[in-house]
Amino acid sequence: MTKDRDGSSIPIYPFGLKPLGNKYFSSGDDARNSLKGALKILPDEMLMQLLEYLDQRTLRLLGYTCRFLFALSISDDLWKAIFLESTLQRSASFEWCGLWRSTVLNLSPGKQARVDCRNVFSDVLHRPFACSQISLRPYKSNIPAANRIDRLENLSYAEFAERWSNKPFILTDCIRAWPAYQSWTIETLAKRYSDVSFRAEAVDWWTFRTYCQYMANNHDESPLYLFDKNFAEKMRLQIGASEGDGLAYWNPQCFGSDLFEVLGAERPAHRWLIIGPERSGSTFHKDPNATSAWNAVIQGEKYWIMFPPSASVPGVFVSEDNSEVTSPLSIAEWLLEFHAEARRTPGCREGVCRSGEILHVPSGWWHLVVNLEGGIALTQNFVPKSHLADVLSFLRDRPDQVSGFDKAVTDPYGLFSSRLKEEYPELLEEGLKQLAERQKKRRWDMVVSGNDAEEGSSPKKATGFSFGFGFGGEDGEIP
Ligand SMILES: O=C(O)CCC(=O)C(=O)O
Ligand SMILES: [Fe+2]
Repeated sequence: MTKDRDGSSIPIYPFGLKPLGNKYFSSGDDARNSLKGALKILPDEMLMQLLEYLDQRTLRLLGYTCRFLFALSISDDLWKAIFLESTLQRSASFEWCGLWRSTVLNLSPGKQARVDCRNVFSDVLHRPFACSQISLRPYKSNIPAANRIDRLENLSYAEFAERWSNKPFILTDCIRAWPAYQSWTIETLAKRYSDVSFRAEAVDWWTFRTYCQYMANNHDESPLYLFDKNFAEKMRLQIGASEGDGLAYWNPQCFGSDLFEVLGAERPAHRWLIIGPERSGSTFHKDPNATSAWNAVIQGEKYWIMFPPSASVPGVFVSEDNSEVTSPLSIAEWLLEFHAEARRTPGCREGVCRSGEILHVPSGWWHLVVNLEGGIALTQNFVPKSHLADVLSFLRDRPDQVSGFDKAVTDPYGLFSSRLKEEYPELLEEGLKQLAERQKKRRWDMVVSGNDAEEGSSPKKATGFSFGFGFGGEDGEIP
């Protein structure tokens, strides 16, 4: 039994199973003892891996053989994978039933098998459940003064260019005139776009109606996050660089011009609609191609924790050449395991961005974001003049890490620099000069330190790193 949000006691998945440590305080029997033969000697992790090979019928039947295997067999991660592999779900209209298993098997809550699992002790099974229940409140409160992301009511472009382009900040009063801010809530969007399909990570065929059902009732440790770059076309929105009639929203003026606009239709994906329930969010990453970004909260609130480009972020491991990042943990696990250490790490910045506010992500900054409430956000990536050299350097020196361009664009650096040469030759010249100076300085530093390492070979120099989220390739990339 557990407490529901409204305080009532309800029996919920996973039917009373407990962390492994509880076994040593329990005088009753241990459900694992009924396993036979080889199954008995395999650790839970391995049993789970074996179960990943089973189809839904076999998995379900295996679950009926004993209490311990039942507990393993209802692990919803297994059923999420089964759901995602099943082509049936793509075409058929199905009902989201609160759990992946119930959805695959089309079980209403009353029809789910209930098996008392109070004598099942397993960290492998309990951990995702515990992570799906953590309270996010402690993270948003008690932010040390030194870590707090600055909050500004408004900002001019001159101030941004002079003092703020390298710092995260929250603008508290710059999107309130947007029709999108004034009229969008989950409910109003659900009315207008219920039959429209948006991409939510690996799922791009659910209608918004289904996603709303999922949002309102899921128990996932890392809830599916709606992150769609084609929302403007799907919702038939007009979006402008500056304020105008008939626009859903326009760019905040303080960031100045966006130099990727010279790429026109060939610019990489740059804007996303983001919708998700409480606990959904983005694990640590840097935004693509050394771009900067703004993220506007239309509904809900988000907790942000950020680090400067050269920081080593606790729990985040970057490969030698910066091309790969491993953050093996879910957001909840990272918060439980590493947040306290991260908070003490120099350079750490934290803040809560509320509805009606916008947060600036400077080029190259690491960030993890978690939704404290279900809600809606809009984000756009851009290239301000002050980071042109970073973007040129990324496109030129890390071509294998460049992302978001159409395949037809074979030389993003060549394209960008030639377009800049046509439209803003003096900016290109200035950007290239800065690059040459940086290169000279790096060589000098290497000579004096006796270190002949290449640029970026230390995770501390992971200035240009960005990554996609691994679902659906470029299409599924999160900024
Ligand atoms: O709202 C979020 O989950 C954060 C998205 C993100 O990473 C960004 O806007 O750069
Ligand atoms: Fe991002």
